[in-house]
Amino acid sequence: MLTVHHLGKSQSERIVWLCEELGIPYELKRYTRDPVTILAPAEYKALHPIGAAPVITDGDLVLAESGAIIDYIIAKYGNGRLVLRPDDPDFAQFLYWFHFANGTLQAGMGRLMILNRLKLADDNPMLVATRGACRPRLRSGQCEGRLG
Ligand SMILES: N[C@@H](CCC(=O)N[C@@H](CS)C(=O)NCC(=O)O)C(=O)O
Repeated sequence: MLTVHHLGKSQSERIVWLCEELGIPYELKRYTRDPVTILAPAEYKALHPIGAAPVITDGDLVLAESGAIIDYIIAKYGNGRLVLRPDDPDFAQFLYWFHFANGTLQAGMGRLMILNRLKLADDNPMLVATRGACRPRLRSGQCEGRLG
C-alpha cells in the first residue's frame, strides 16, 4: 500500500494533491512541525536519510525527493495519466515545466522564504543577491503566460 508521509506546510502537499488528482488509493500519515523550530519532527527525519519532506513508502520501498516521488507514482499508478509520451508535440514543454517547478521556481521561492524569515536589513547583500536572482524569474509572467 502506498503511504504518503505528509508533513504539513511542506512540499509533500504536492504529493497528496497528485494522489487525489489520480484518484488512487493511498494512506495519509500526518506529521506536525515542531511549534518552536518549525522543523519536521524527529520521527519524520528518521524516515529517510535526507530527513526532509516529502517521503513515501510503498511496501519495502522508502522514497524521498519530490520529483522522484512524482515520477514513481505517475509511472506505477498513473495508467498513462498526467504524463506525455516522447511523440507528443508538447513533450519537450512538458519536461520543461515539470523540471522548472523544482529546479527553478521552488528553489528560488524557498531561498527567499528563508531569507525573509531572518528579517535581514533590506540592503543585506545576501538578500539583495537572492532577490536579484529569483524575482525577475518569478515576476516575468512566465507562469501566468503558460497558464493563460
Ligand atoms: N529537493 C527536496 C527538498 C525537500 C525539502 O527541503 N523539504 C523541506 C520542506 S519543503 C523539509 O522537509 N525541510 C526539513 C524540515 O522542515 O525540517 C524535494 O523536492 O523533495
